[in-house]
Amino acid sequence: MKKFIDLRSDTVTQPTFAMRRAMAEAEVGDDVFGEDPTVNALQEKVAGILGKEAALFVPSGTMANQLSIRAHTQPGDEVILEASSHPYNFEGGGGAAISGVQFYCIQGVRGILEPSQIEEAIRPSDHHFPVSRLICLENTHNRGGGSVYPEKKIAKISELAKSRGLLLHLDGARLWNAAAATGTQPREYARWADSVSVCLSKGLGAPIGSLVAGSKSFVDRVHRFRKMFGGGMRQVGIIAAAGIYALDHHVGRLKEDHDHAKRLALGLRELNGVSIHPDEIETNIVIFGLARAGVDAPLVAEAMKKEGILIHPLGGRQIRLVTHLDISSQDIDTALNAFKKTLGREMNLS
Ligand code: TLP
Repeated sequence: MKKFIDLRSDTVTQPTFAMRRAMAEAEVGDDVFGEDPTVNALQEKVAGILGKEAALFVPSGTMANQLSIRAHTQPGDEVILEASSHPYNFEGGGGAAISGVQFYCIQGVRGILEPSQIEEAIRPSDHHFPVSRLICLENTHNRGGGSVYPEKKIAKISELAKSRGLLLHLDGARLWNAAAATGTQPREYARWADSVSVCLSKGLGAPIGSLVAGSKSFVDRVHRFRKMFGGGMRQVGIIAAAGIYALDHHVGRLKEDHDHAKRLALGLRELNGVSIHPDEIETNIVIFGLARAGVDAPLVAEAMKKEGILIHPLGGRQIRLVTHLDISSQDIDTALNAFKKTLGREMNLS
C-alpha cells in the first residue's frame, strides 16, 4: 500500500510498537465494575495532571463533550460557545438531540472569545428567555487554527461565569498542545473550569480515548450518563494502557509538531495565491486560504493526493494541515515541494 504523508488530522497516527507492547501487556479487568486497574490508573493520572478530584475514561472527545453538556444542563438551557467550536459544528447536533439544549454562538477571533462578548450573551433572568447555564471554551481551538486561549482570558471568563451562576466546560482535546506552546501547565488552564475534556487520540498518538475531569460529584453524574449512552466498556485497560504510554512518552515531543507547523506556514507564505500569517501559528494546526479566483480547495487536495500528500479542504477556499507524531521534518520538505508544484500548476503559474 502506498504510504501517504497524512496531514489531514493528528487523529491519523499509528500506535508505535512500544505503545502496542504496553497495550498487549496491560493488566485488565471489567471496567463497568470499576475493576480495570489500568483504567483506574489512567483516570487517577489524568485527574492529577488536571488538578481535578476525578476523571472518567470515555471512547471519544465527542462523547466527553456531550457527556459534560448533558451532566451540566437541563433541556431548554442555553449553552454559550464560539461559532466555529467543535460541539456546535462537528458533533452531529448532539447538544440538541441528547441534552435538549440550544446553543448561543458568538464569533471569536481565531476561535477566541472576549469575556465582554460572553457577558453580553448571558440572558437576563426573565421567564421569556432560556436559562444561560453553560459556557464551553476550546483550547486549543481547532477551527481557530490551533489557537491557544490565554490563561488570563479563561480566568476572566471563569470569574464571569461564577458571578452570573453559569458553569464552564473546557474542551481540551488539544490542551496538551496549548501547554506545550505556552509552558502553562494543563492544571493551570483546568483550574478555571468546572469540567475539562482531554483526548489521547490526537497529538498524543493513542488509538482511542478521552477523559472527562471535574469534581467527584460531577464525574459521578457523567458516569451515570456514560452508562446510559452505552459508553461503559469492559476490559478496556488495553486501550487505557496506550493512553498512559502516550502521557509518559509523547507529551514532551509536541513542540516538534509545532515547529513543523510553523515551517509549513513559512513555506506556504512564499507561494503565490496563498493567504497565511505564520505569526498566528501557535501549535500543530495550519489553516490557510486560497486567495486566487478559480482555485478550489478540493481540487488542490486531489492534486496533492497524487503527490502522496493528504490534506483537509475546509469548504472551497481553505485548507487545514495538522502535524503529528507520524510527520517527520523531511515530510514537511516533501509536502512544501508538492504544494509548490501543485499550487503553481493549479494557478497556471508554472
Ligand atoms: N476533531 C477532529 C474532527 O472531528 C474535526 C479533527 O480532525 O480535528 N474537540 C475538538 C477540539 C476536536 O478537534 C475534536 C476532534 C473533538 C473534540 C472530538 O474528538 P473525537 O474525534 O475523539 O470524537
